Amino acid sequence: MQASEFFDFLWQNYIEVTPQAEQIQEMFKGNGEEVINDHVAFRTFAHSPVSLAKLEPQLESMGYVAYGAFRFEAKHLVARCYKHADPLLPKIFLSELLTEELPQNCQDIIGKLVAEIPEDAVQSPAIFWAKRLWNTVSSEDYETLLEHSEYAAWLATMGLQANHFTVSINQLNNFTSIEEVNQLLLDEGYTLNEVGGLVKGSPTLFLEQSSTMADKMSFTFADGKEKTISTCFYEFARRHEMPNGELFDSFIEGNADKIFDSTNVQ
Ligand code: OOG
Ligand code: NI
Repeated sequence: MQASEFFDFLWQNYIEVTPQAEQIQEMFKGNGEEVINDHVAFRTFAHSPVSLAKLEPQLESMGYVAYGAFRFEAKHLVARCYKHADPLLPKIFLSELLTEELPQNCQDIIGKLVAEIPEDAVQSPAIFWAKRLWNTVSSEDYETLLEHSEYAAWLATMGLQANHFTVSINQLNNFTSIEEVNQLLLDEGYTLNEVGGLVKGSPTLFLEQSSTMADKMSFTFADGKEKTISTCFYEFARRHEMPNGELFDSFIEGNADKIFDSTNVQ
């Protein structure tokens, strides 16, 4: 699959559960902006047929190359980032949950879900919008996961799909700061992620990021109970030049740690 086709499918699947992203993109386009994506992100379960190592070859098949690795101790995650030789194609941030670091009750729940994933689930890049590869969890299991790992609860309900797309502020014509973008979003009534402040990072770190709080939807669990869950969110990133004159093109653990919270249910 060509990368351009991949991102068309990915975006269509994403806006189905993230209507705010389509609205915000339309708003920018209506103001004469061309919206270029800085990156997209995915979440998955380690030690599963869809682990990071099993997914990576699908990204490589489209010309992506890994160039960074990250560890989130408190969230029990590892991640890698990938880029393409075509600078207009988004970077990709792929994280996986180290389930063995969660309490036994969570490991048991996730173990059941992972056991339902076909061994040969990864056949093509279409795996990145396969959604849930397991049956619906019970509301009780969901609550147990939520207590220990918001990421696990999100992944159990939403499965594999683009967790967010990210607008590249650098490539907007009428905005020179992330604060201006945030103000416009607030004025338009969107809820932004306030964990650690609206802006994650700083020019001195060469990366500033902000994000909306994820859209919400009603989800019916295996026991018939309905709850409101988080779907996906939209991010905004402004990259700065490093002393060598190049734009910083990687990610920052301290920023990412807070961006993950954009799918918090509260
Ligand atoms: C990924 C969070 C990290 C970034 O830009 O640092 C991230 C996620 O929420 O799955 O996207
Ligand atoms: Ni991101």
